[in-house]
Amino acid sequence: MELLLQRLMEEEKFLLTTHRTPDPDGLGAELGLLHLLKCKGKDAIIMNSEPVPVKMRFVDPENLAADMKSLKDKSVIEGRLIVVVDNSDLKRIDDLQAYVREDKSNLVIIDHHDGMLADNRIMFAFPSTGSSCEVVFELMSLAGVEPTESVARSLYAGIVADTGNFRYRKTDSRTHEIAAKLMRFGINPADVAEKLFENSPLARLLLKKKLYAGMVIEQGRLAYFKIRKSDIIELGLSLDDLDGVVNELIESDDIQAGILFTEREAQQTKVSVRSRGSINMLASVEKYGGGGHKNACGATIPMDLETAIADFIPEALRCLDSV
Ligand SMILES: [Mn+2]
Repeated sequence: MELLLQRLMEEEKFLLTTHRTPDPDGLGAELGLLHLLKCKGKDAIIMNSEPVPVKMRFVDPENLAADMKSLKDKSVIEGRLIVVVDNSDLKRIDDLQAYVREDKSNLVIIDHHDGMLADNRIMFAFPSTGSSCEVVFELMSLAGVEPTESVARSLYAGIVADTGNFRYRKTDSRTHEIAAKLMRFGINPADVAEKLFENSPLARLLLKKKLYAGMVIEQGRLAYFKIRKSDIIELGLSLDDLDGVVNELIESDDIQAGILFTEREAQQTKVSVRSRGSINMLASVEKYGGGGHKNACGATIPMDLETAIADFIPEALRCLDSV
């Protein structure tokens, strides 16, 4: 954290960005960092590859996050340190990749996901932290910067979203301490939770109806959903609307692994796998060149939906047998 603050303070001009389809944690971290840098007299902007999705706009009520798609004058990007938060995969910053120097000397990555190789010059990794917003809050504390009410709300929303409402494994006492500190800025947790979790359109409910109607349970311990591209389009939804739905399968105590098969193209099926605790499903997707971590992984299989299901289910069951 000290090295990160030092590194940032070396520079004067910043461009903050996150991954494509910005989420509350990425946005909250950007807004917190923007506030910190401005308080330190720096010139900083937020520039994402894509606009903020409509249902995430409450995280950025002042519309501080600009995007490459609506940017006319690209010269504002030049000469800035590019700070990527909540993402260490440069492919996911899209067009902004072109502005990262070959030696990466104008790049800083701040992320909390697993499996990064930190060098504390370009890559700053906080894998034990549940959200990027917690990292940014700690950085603000270290820099002696207090959030505004609006910044506090954005950070709080990011923490709630990325910890699954304080449920996921990386949630610890520090997470709750930070949330408590943020709440003192006048945040209403019920209001934030409602905006995060109870904002889905009727079409998503209809999508779920379709998913549950076609749900299959194998051996009483593995459950899967499948969905066709045409079903998603017919409901006027996008692939993002499937986010989180696979987690519902492992809400049942008896189900050890849940899978969502999504038809992307005629010969391309996305597989998303979820499990709990010690049940490691990673081997099931690795055969297909996929990845992730033991409880949440995925792959894209170059087969049609039904063939992909027939091919993948035995792999998944083999994984469960080896537990
Ligand atoms: Mn995150």
